[in-house]
Amino acid sequence: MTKIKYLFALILFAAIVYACDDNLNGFTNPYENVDYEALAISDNDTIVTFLESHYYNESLDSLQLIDANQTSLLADSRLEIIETEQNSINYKLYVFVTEEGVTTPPKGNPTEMDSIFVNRKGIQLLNNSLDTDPFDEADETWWSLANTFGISGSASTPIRGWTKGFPILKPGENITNNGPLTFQNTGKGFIFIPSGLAYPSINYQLGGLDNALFDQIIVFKVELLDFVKDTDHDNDGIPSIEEDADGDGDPTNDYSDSSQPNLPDYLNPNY
Ligand SMILES: [Ca+2]
Ligand SMILES: [Ca+2]
Ligand SMILES: [Ca+2]
Repeated sequence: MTKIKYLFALILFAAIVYACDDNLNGFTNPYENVDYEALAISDNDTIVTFLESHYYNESLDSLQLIDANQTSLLADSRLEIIETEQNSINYKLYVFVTEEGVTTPPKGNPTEMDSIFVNRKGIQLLNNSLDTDPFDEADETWWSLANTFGISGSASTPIRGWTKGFPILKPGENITNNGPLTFQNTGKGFIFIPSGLAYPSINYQLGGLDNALFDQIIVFKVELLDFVKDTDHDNDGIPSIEEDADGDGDPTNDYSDSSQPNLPDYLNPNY
């Protein structure tokens, strides 16, 4: 009798496993047919259309539809355009700087390897206007522009558009004096991010969580409060930006430790 019970349990187990397996096979990737190159082109067209038809209203500190002879964002000298490659596709990122950060003495700009302290508001770009409801808003958070691969205790890594965009801004000055954190003369602006540098569905995992922001163009209104100059992630005395063993200017592709082939040098205190 015990044997039969066991056999029955085994069959049941096998049936469940089979059913699950069938389920797994039943998963389809809703993004498998996305043409990311075409999307990069149409995203850029959409962003440029917005930049051509809107201007920065100083008194409202907001982006408004041109209704007179205002200078468009695209024609405004405060607009910076950054070209970058991601997943073998060329992208343009647009950063409109509304306030130049000022510090005494000057601290300069963060690099793509530094950690930053920011205020942010994330907004979707829909139908040539900015959504009235931000999808994300938070003040005074730390981020590591360099990928920390989720190592515990380290600041989170933002989307690529941030890593490429924030180095355009300069920080402000920390004037905290026995009270809450206070900054003045901070760097401020808007970062226009094509979907491929935001939340590309190319990162979707079969059976994983969907994301309403997949393949969407987003705009972040940001304020750079401060950053850690020469951020040294692994505390080995060498700033992460200088952990570039092959000297190609990119510290993210150097893996000198053969015993830890997946650990970049900037996260490896022994190399
Ligand atoms: Ca280091
Ligand atoms: Ca390198
Ligand atoms: Ca190191």
